[in-house]
Amino acid sequence: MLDPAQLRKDFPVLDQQVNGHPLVYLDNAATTQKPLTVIDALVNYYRRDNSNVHRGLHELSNRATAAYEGARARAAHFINAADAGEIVFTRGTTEGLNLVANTWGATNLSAGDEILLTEAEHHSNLIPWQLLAQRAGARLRFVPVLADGAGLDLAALDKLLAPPVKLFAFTHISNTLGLVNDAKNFCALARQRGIVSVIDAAQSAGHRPLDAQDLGCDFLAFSGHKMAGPTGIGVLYGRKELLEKMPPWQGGGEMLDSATYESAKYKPAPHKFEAGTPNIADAIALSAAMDYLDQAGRAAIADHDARLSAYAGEKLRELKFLRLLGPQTGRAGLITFVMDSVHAHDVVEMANTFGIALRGGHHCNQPLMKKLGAPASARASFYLYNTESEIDRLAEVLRKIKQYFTR
Ligand code: 7TS
Repeated sequence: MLDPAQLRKDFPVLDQQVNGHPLVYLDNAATTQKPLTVIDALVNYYRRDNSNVHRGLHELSNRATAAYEGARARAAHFINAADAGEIVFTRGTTEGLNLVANTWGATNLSAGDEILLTEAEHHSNLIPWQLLAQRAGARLRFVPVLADGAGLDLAALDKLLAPPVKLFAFTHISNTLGLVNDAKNFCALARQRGIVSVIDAAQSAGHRPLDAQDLGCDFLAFSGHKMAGPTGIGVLYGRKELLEKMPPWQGGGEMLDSATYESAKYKPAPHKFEAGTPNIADAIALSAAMDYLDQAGRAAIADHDARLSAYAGEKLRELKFLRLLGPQTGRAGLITFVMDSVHAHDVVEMANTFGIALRGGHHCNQPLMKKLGAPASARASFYLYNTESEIDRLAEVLRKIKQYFTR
């Protein structure tokens, strides 16, 4: 079991008052806080080693290159990729998904083909496919979400996952519903039917063990900043066989072996997908975040999430003026709710006056929220440093907010 009281000490930002109250940070699905080891990795790199990679023959450049490529190997180990060459550094989940849409999509999708998504996708795993479908003349299909976001319609998934679908992209954990999809099963079904699978692991990578080979996915994308790492860095995992056949997306320095005025010979993956000077410092700090999470224990983090989520479910169900969205049980570490006749933005703004950080709005899931008949909702999302007493505090403050608005 995790000891959140102990772990909190590693996160300097948590130790502060906000609006005269101790900060209760429950906006971890948007971005998590960073431990000192990650902050130090960033600072130490800039203090001692800063240099460009892959080009210098001097000491600092060699150090920077070793640390950057070391971070790639660390990421491969973190998700049990078969090879470090299957790890492409990106700006984050959004860029990883756009990369697949623009490279795999450009060469594998044509008019009449279909892309299967679920109705619970973040805009990051919707808009890149809309753009691709418009370019290719392809069509998007959606696995329906059940009433109140309790789950996916798995019978419909089984029917829809068939030609002319060429690619199935789905979120591992929904950032709005807390729904955990059976990613291994989805990928196995897709592979049996000759369909490429893409996992949006933005909400899962930092919260549970991930094994790309065991999941059997073709692509998997995640963001550093949602897993105790810095902003501006993320990982796209792609199976080597697929990456090798994909054309580059952006062109520039670093991604080629030789060039003439007319053409270029590209480097093999992953470097052909990393044009220009990469985000060296943040990749190195991301590897420190991976060390931190592994030390805490990713299975223990998943248990802690599940415990807090179940506890929050109990506490918030007692508040009869709330409507909870998402599955009743088995939710990931977040809970989303609508307060009777109080707009989510008012809930979030008032919670802030008590030092509580929530997220309110559509959570970049506009079509889903519309379908659920709740254009806006409030969300509390947890991480390894959150405690039951913070959830008690949340429940107490939600009562106060409701009272204030019913005066
Ligand atoms: N996919 C999911 C499931 C997400 O939750 C998010 C961000 C993204 C993709 C995009 O990640 P990015 O790092 O590329 O921006 N989700 C949220 C959220 O729930 N609140 O703020 C950002």
